[in-house]
Amino acid sequence: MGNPAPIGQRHEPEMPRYGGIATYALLPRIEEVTHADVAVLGIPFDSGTSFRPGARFGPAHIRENSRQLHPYHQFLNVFPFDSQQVVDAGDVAVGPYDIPRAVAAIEAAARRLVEQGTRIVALGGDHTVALPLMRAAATAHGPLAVLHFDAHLDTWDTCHGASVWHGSPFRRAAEEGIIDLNHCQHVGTRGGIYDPSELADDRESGFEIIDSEAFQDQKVSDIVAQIRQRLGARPVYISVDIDVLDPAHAPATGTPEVGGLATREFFRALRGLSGLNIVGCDVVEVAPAYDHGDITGLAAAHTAWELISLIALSENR
Ligand SMILES: [Mn+2]
Repeated sequence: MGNPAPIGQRHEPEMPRYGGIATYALLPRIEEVTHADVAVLGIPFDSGTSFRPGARFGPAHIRENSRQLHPYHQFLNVFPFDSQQVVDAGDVAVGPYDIPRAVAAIEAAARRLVEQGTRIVALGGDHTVALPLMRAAATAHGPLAVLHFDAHLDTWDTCHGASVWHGSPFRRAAEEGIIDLNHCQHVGTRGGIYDPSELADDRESGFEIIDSEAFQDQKVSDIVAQIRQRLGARPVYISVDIDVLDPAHAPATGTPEVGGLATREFFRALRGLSGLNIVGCDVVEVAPAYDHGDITGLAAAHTAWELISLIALSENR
């Protein structure tokens, strides 16, 4: 048995990185391999957004901004595309008019990958997409320890009559029993609260909060230790709302909140997470119409590369 050596990034000496059609990080398409350990999956869906629309264009923008991702991670000392077959699985075919129908389509697409032993790094799309992705990951791995980077809680209940929208994925997941209520962690929280009771409600959805101010008051290495303590040895799902970053570092997002993390702080925190058993990830809420100089696209593309590098270093891979 054994799979063939992974196919890595496109390498054509005459074709520069900025030429040709962009797959994520210039990786092969899923159709070009017999087995994928990690699949980058675009989800062009933003009908769950409550403020600025446009994250449906996120996957294409992130791919365009992933051309400069290189084979070696110097801080984690890993070649993320060498020890595992990473592919671009394209986009989920998902329409804009019917949220439950879209969520079902995303879950079905994710399950097809998960059932083959493939770990998904999804590119959103608004945060609604995390719910079907977590459902699929939990079918293979059991209740998930969720590590959620976001300015917002996303454990709210209904909004304009909808129970599934981009502010509710983690509440619905808690109700469904697909996340482990003793091992979930928010990081970067700072906004969107109407009433302090929302923070108490959030606790019942299984989360502890490391807010944005912690990055001012504490060393990032201490924050990392706190995160690792909370997650334990469980299967970990990492969900990154790009609005965890300050709008100076990621302006192109649906519900921007000032006073957020710098990209450097965020990446330092991520890089402290090697050795966890990471079973799925998403990077969501990139709405490219609000971008400037591709700042947000670059941050999101690089975030996915950090996550793929962490999966390469995962326990139980
Ligand atoms: Mn969110």
